[in-house]
Amino acid sequence: MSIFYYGAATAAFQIEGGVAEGGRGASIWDTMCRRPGAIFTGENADISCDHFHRWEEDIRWLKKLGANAYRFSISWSRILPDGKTVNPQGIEFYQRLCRSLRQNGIEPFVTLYHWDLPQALEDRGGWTNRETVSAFRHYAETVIPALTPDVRHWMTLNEPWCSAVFGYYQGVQAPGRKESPAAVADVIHHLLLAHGYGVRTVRQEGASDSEVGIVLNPVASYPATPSEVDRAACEQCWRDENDWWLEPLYHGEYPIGGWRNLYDARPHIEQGDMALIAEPCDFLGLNLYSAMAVSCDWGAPLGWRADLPAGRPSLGGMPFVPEAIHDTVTKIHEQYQVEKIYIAENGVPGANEVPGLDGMVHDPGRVEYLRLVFEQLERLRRNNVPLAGYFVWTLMDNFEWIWGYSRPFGLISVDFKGNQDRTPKESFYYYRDYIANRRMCETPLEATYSKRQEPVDCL
Ligand code: IFM
Repeated sequence: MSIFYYGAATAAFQIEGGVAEGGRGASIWDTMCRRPGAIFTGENADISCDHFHRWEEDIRWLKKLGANAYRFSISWSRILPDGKTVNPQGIEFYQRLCRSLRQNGIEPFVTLYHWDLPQALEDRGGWTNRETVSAFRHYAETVIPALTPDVRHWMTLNEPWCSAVFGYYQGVQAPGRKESPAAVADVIHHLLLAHGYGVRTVRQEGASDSEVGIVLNPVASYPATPSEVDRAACEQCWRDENDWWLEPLYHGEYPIGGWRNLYDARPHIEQGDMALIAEPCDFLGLNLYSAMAVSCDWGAPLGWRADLPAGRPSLGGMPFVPEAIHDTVTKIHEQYQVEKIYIAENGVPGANEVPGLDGMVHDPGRVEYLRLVFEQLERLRRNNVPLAGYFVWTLMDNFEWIWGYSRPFGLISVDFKGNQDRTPKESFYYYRDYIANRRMCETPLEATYSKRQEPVDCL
């Protein structure tokens, strides 16, 4: 039986802090944090969870959780502060982290790019400039061999949809630009090319048993009503939102006619580009949170409208649609014959999560959310869908981009205003027990015989 990974995920900019330490250069998010009004709370990530100094403690928390995997991202501007020159201190930081994870029996899942482009590269045009693809290649060729002794799982990009659409079209995330549809089509193409170079570099420079893939955030959708028109609208929404990424990655072609979301814009494509983008991967990572209810709306630009589903329990403004986990993973597996999928992020933002009189942080809403999600993991398992791992977003409360620290998703709360104490929430213990039970089921019976104290509900 192949191993199933149970882990938690984070991203460099959201947890590290130490922004001016260890030779790190500025990223587009450091700049964004200084733009008046860009972060709703006016906060920044200069210190955040101070993981740069407290990473050993954070590994201890992962151990207490019983996680056998940890997904985190590398800060590109720690490795290449000006986008060109290698910073050995940055490399050493991640080498120590990966080595220690391994020594603690926790598999590192390394994301190369989770939204924090070095500002020096943005100053030369950022992702609208094809030269950023070469800069990414240089970054990948630097960091992959340096971490290869301890890393077997590589994730090239996290949610490139957000980098392109929020970052360069709507301008609500870094670098906060509102570019033309044609320029955004180029941004998407350049991100996908960078992914292709990431895959090739793992093949050339990584260990022979390495795995590599990309992490997408497909828009999970349901027809708002069972009517024929809403069902058709929902299918159209799926194609409009998701084909633009999945088709080039799995079929080596952009959807005919360009991206409808971008007024049919198409990128500049050079010879060999599509083969590079479609370089075969070992897995697909999916970030799955909630789902949209889609209805037919001829007045809307694309003929459909997506709303938050009504009548569902919700937390922090996010409705629970747990079956979307099962349905989205299954749909992508069937449509693209993806033979290995990781849920690379899944979680829910809390509200008013502070330690109670008993010293515990009670987050019953998140516990209930996880309970419903774990049922869907069991459904996937029963249906033999090749899910190979699950990562909660996120290990600890952290800098939630434009929301600052006001949308906590963590299993552990962090005392940002005090001395950075970490306090596990109820959901931390709930997930810990789930992992312990599941891993008991996945271990050969003879190895667990003496440890089994009570029956476990194994599938
Ligand atoms: O915090 C983010 C993460 O960086 C990317 N995926 C969604 C999370 C929650 O909003």
